Amino acid sequence: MFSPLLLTIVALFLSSFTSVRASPCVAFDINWNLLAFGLDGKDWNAGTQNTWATGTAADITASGRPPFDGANTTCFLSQYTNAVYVTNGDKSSPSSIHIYDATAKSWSVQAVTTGSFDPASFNAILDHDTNLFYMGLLKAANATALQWVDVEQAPYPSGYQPVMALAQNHVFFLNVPGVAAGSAAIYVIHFNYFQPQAQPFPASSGSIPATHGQTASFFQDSGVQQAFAFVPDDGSATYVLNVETNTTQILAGPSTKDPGATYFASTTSLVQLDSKGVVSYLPFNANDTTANAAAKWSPVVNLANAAPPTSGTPTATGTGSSAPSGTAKTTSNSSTNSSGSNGASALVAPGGVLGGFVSAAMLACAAVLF
Ligand SMILES: *[C@@H]1O[C@H](CO)[C@@H](O)[C@H](O)[C@H]1NC(C)=O
Ligand SMILES: *[C@@H]1O[C@H](CO)[C@@H](O)[C@H](O)[C@H]1NC(C)=O
Ligand SMILES: *[C@@H]1O[C@H](CO)[C@@H](O)[C@H](O)[C@H]1NC(C)=O
Ligand SMILES: *[C@@H]1O[C@H](CO)[C@@H](O)[C@H](O)[C@H]1NC(C)=O
Ligand SMILES: *[C@@H]1O[C@H](CO)[C@@H](O)[C@H](O)[C@H]1NC(C)=O
Ligand SMILES: CC(=O)N[C@H]1CO[C@H](CO)[C@@H](O)[C@@H]1O
Repeated sequence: MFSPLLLTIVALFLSSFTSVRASPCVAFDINWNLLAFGLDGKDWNAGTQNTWATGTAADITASGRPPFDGANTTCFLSQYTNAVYVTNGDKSSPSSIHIYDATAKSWSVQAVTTGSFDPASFNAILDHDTNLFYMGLLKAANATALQWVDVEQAPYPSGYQPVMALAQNHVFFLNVPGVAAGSAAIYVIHFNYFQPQAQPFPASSGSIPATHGQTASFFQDSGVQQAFAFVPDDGSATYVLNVETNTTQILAGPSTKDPGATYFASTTSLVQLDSKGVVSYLPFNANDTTANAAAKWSPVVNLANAAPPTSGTPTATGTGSSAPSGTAKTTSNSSTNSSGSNGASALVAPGGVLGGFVSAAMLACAAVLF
């Protein structure tokens, strides 16, 4: 049978997130083709890193796609299924998760029951579990709705705007009030456990600043991510935190300093999508710090040729007071029999996951998906 912990999204809910970033997102498929969704109204496959410097990305716009008109649209790669999950891709249905099957090049939409969870205002992590039985899961939407489930309130001060990254089945929180610069607070996903001590990530010189920014985890060809990039909002540098050695390497900051930019990483690059729709990348080698130190950002030319960023992407910023109110995760139980179910019951969180449940309805606590 399947493992009960098939796929996990951990989310930290923001009670009054007001920054609105329109729609496109970038992701990779499992062969490390760069995919750009909602760029100039279409979806594109820019191919692998060696092909980005010339030519024109392939148009992969297909029926069933979300309109990419939501705020804060985010894409996640499900490595075991070679699928991209899109949250907030459709403003008319913010709770839906659109699934792009990168093998079949087709779309489906997964209904989600949100309860008190506001799907338009959260920060989420898609967990990568080493469990091979994951493979059965959600390459396409299931007719049965999934449900977000409150799990536990995050122990961080109100007003903290989460900066979350995934590696080694842990969520790393940066810029947590009260945590020293250069250290991360840690949530151990599969144990639903907030590690009481922060973990230092020293760099050979300098240190990760305590400031807001964006993150992206570097994938491995197989297995869990072991490093992630952090780019502070001022774009002054790229910090790569290795969670095996607990050290940080400081690399070049992106050429475009844009607090509205988002990032996605493959095994060998960190990609930036800025608020005007321009896509750039920094090559990365997990085994070669010398090469990384010399690496420079370059544009993804074939995407710029396919979807010229002239029209720009509307961006409205304005950071309201945002208070995290909880983390949560959901588990999908692929052995659950949905035949007689009315939706929500198809998603079962094991008792251990719900052990720390805090209802916190007034905080609209975060949730779990699947
Ligand atoms: C790295 O940090 C984690 C989390 O605090 C800790 O469990 C682990 O022992 C550390 N590893 C090393 C090599 O310091
Ligand atoms: C890094 O080293 C590991 C272990 O030797 C290897 O599997 C992997 O392919 C290497 N990665 C790169 C980018 O060279
Ligand atoms: C939906 O979920 C049920 C129960 O896990 C499973 O038997 C069925 O195959 C799934 N359908 C699809 C289309 O994945
Ligand atoms: C998963 O679903 C099966 C079938 O409904 C059930 O027997 C099993 O207890 C469930 N596992 C968990 C962890 O809920
Ligand atoms: C699911 O439920 C249907 C209808 O009750 C039943 O016929 C089928 O055997 C069940 N399948 C599993 C895997 O439990
Ligand atoms: C893709 C994207 O813009 N995500 C943002 C959603 O909102 C949170 C909270 O500010 C940001 O941290 C995310 O980067």
